[in-house]
Amino acid sequence: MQFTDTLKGAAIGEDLLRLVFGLRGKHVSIGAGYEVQKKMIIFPAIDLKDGLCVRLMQGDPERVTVYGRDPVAVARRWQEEGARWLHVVDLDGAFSQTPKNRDVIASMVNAVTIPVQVGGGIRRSAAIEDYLGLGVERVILGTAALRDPQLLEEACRQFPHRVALGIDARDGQVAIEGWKETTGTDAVSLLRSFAHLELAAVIYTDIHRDGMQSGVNVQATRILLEATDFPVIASGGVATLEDVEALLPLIPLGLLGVITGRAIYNGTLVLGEALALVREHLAKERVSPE
Ligand code: AMZ
Repeated sequence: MQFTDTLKGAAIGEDLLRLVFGLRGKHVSIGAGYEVQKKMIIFPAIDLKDGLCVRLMQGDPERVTVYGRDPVAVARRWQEEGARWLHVVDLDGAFSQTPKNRDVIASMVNAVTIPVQVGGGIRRSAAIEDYLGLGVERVILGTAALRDPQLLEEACRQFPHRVALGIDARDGQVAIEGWKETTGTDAVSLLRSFAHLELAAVIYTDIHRDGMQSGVNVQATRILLEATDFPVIASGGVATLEDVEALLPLIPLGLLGVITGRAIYNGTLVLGEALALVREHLAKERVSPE
């Protein structure tokens, strides 16, 4: 996997591995090698609507808060505060099927040196190629993954580990089209149908919690992690440092990161403190089996 460090542990007893690394299920495979996740990325979210940096509540465009009029400056701010990645969503694109904030996203990508992942309205191969061509590191496909799975498959073939699957769930059911439509497909089934792809990650958003600062859905994230070998990025509900802390035990299961929006704009979570918490946790966990 691209974002994990692999430790080979064929000679070590499984019980010992579980004890040392807290490993479970799929990550313990004696003889076949195993992987221990050693990264946890805090992704500041920059959601774009009409060229502005906003946050919605539960994805509802009627409940919008503007946090910045200059998304390029916001992107620079998070980089200066230590972010290692940015998560950018073109909300107008997600609502209207095609990218709508492409030029501002191009300016943001040019303004920072850290990688940027982008979602919202990416429903055609031309949009995927355009974003990756202008320097976006990773594109996120949500609606298209459900409506046009072939597009996702082809994109993963053409751009291995540059495409993430966005699963936005309302009570476990996948929502699409800017979350206006809840499908009858459950998140785990959708994920399983793409198990063969070379995805960069799965981004799992709990819609009820998104923009609400009501706490992360640790349990649902855990269930998803147990159902997949893909790295998972959790999203929705982060309010304070305690939410980041609550996710740390999921790192050995494959949690790659967490997206935070309203909390860092409101200041209930200080990005630098979240980054330091994760850094210290990973430093403590870095136990060599030798
Ligand atoms: O807030 C919303 N209503 C919303 C949102 N944040 N709707 C979609 N999205 C995000 C998804 C994913 O990153 O979390 O847009 C992306 C998916 O867009 P699309 O166009 O591929 O379904």
